[in-house]
Amino acid sequence: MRRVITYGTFDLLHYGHINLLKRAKAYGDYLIVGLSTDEFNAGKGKKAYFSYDQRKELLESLRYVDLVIPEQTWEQKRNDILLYQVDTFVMGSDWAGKFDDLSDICDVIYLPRTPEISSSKIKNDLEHRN
Ligand code: C2G
Repeated sequence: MRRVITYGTFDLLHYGHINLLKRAKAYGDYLIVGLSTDEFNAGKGKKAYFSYDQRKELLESLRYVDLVIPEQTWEQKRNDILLYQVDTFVMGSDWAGKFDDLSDICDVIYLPRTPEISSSKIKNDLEHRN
């Protein structure tokens, strides 16, 4: 059983997120998502539209996602990878290089972001549509 992990806020779930999760799952048989809590988001300067529980329910409904765990700190990744015996850590390319320190305990993969879509773009477009 090859296990994969990724982390994020996944607010206003959109096809860019789905595309990331689909490709991440392809690296193994079991995909864990570390989902940013509302408190952790505040630390990222983000306020998600959907609550943690709402975002968790959406992710758990996806065929690519096997387990959702809370992401509460930047530092938890190493412990998560060891605890869940993760083989591959995957993030979008906007994070390229940021988590290379984990490469002593797992494969670290950065996948190209899906262009033209983001939760903030959705919010912005909805606010400014006439
Ligand atoms: N993503 C993507 N393409 C997009 C938008 C997002 O591939 N058009 C990817 C991001 O690169 C990330 C994942 O989808 O890997 C989740 O994106 P966010 O919810 O924006 O996550 P972020 O705020 O980057 O938080 O500890 C890591 C952080 O929690 C990541």
